[in-house]
Amino acid sequence: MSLLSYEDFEKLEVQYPKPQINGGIRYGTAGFRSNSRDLPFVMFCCGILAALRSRYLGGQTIGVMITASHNPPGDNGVKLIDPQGEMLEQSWEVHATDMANCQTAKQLYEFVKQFIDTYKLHDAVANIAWARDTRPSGEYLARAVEDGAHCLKSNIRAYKLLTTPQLHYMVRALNTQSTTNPYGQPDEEGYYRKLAKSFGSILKDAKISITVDGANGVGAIKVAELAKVCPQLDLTVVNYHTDVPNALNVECGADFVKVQQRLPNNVKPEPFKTCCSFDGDADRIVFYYTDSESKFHLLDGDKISTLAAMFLRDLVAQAGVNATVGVVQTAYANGASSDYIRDNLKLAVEVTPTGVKHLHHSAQRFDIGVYFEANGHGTVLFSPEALTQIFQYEAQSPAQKTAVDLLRSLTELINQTVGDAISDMMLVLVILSYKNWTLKEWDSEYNDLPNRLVKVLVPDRRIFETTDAERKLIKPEGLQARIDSVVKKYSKGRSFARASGTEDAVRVYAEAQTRPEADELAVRVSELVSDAA
Ligand code: G16
Repeated sequence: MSLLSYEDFEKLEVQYPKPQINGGIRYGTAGFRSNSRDLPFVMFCCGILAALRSRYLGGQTIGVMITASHNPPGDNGVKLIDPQGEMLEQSWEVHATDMANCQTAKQLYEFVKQFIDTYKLHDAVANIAWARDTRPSGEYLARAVEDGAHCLKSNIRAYKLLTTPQLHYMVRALNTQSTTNPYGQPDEEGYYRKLAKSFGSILKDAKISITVDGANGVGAIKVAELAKVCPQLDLTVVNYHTDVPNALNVECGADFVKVQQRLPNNVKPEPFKTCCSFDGDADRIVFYYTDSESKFHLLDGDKISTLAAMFLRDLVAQAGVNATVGVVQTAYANGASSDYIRDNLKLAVEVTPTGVKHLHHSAQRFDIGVYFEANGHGTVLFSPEALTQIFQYEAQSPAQKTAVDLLRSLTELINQTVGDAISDMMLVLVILSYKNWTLKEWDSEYNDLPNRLVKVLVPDRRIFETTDAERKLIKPEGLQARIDSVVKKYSKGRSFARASGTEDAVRVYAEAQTRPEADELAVRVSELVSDAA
C-alpha cells in the first residue's frame, strides 16, 4: 500500500486543525506564510505534496523549509524546494493551494488518491528533506510535515535547524551526489567546507573583519559555525539570541535595516566599520556603515548587484572568457542603480515581479546572471555553458590564469541554488578585498535616489492587482491614474503599490530627487491606497 487509509487521514486531520482564514490561504511569493496557529493542516498538506512531487520526479529529494523569514516571531511558513535547489515549480503551487484549502479529510484524501491514479505513482518512492528556522512553533509544524510525508510512505531526512539557503544546498547536493557533477557533501560540514575552501583559496593569508547582525535567528548560529573553519574571517556576531523567541527580527535584521534605514540594535556607530545584517532565515543580506558624523549609509541588494556585476564583467574580460553578464532586478530597484548598470556598466537589465523564483528564472537566461532584490535577496548564476568554458579554458598569460582561477573559485563560493546571506557576504568581502575598497568606496560608485518603503494595512489586499512587473495597478480601477498624477509633481519621482505575498499588507515604494520629496510622495501614495481600500 502506497497511501495510508482514509481513517488514518481522518485521525491526522483532527491532530492538525485547518486554518480559519477568510477566503482561504494561498501559496504566495515564498510559499505559505501566516500566524503559526493557522498552519498545522497546511504543513501536513505540504508534507504530502512534497512526497507526491518526489514520486512524480522519480524519487528525487524534495526540500521542505519551515520558516517565516523576516516576518514577526509569531508567524511561520513553508517553502518547497525542487531537486536542483530551486523554488517549487510554479505549476505545482496551485496544487499546494488546492490541498491546503480542502474542507474535509475526505476531500484531501480523494485529491491525493486521484493524483496518484492520474500520474500512476502507486509504486514510486518519495524522498523528503526538511529543515526549520529557530521559531518555537517550528518543531510542532515539522511533525505535521513528517506525518504528511508518512501518509505516502516517504523516506525522510530531518536536518532540523538550518538556514533556508543551507537546505537548498542540501537538496541539490543530495540529488547530485552520485552524478558526475556532485554539488557538495550533503551535510552542514560539507556546506561550510565548500565555502571556506574557495574563500581561503582566494584570500590566502588575509584576515577580514566584519560585524554580522544575525537578526536573533538561525543565521547567527550558522555563520559562527562557518567562522570556525574559515581563518580568513574575523567575525563579530551581534543579535544572536535565538533562545529569546520574541527577539527574532525585532529592531534588527536585514528587513528592519532596509526599511528603517538605520542601525539595528547592538551595532554601535563606529566610523567606517564594515557591518551587515541577515534576515531571520539568512537568505537576505544588506551592508552598511556610519561615517565620521555618525551618518548611516545603506548598501542594499542593488548595491550588491552592481558590485558583483561590475566585478564579474571585468573578470570575464581579463580571463578572455566569452560570457555575457546580465542583471535582473524588480520594481523595487533604485532607479539610480538601473541607470548605472545600463549607462556605466553597459550591461543588460531585466525586470521581473517580486519573488526570487521569478528573478532566478530570468537570470538563468544569461551566461552569468546576477540577480538581487533591493531587500538583499539574490545570487549570481553561472549557466552550464559558462561553467564549461570557465573550467575548460586554457589561459594564455599569467594575468589570464589569475582571472580564470578566481572565476573558478567564485563558482564554488556563490550559492547556485538561491540567495544566501552567508555566501553573499563572502562574495562581497572577496570583491572589496580585490579592489582594495572599503564600504565607502563601494558606496561612492553611484548615489541612490532617496527612497521610502511603506507598509499599508488594508482590509483585503487581494483587490490590488498589478501588471508590467508589478509597476502598474490594474485594480482597483482608477487608482493607478491617481498615483500617476501625484508622481508627476516630483522631480525624478517614481512610485508603485503592490499587495505583499508574505504579509497582510500593501507595500508602497517611492523615490524622488530629495529625501523630503521621497517621504512626501510615499505618504501621498499610501493615502491613495488606503482610500481605495
Ligand atoms: C520573500 C521572497 C522575496 C520577497 C520577500 C517579500 O522573502 O523570497 O523574494 O522579496 O518575500 O515579498 P512580498 O513583498 O511579496 O511580501 P523572504 O526573505 O521573506 O523569504
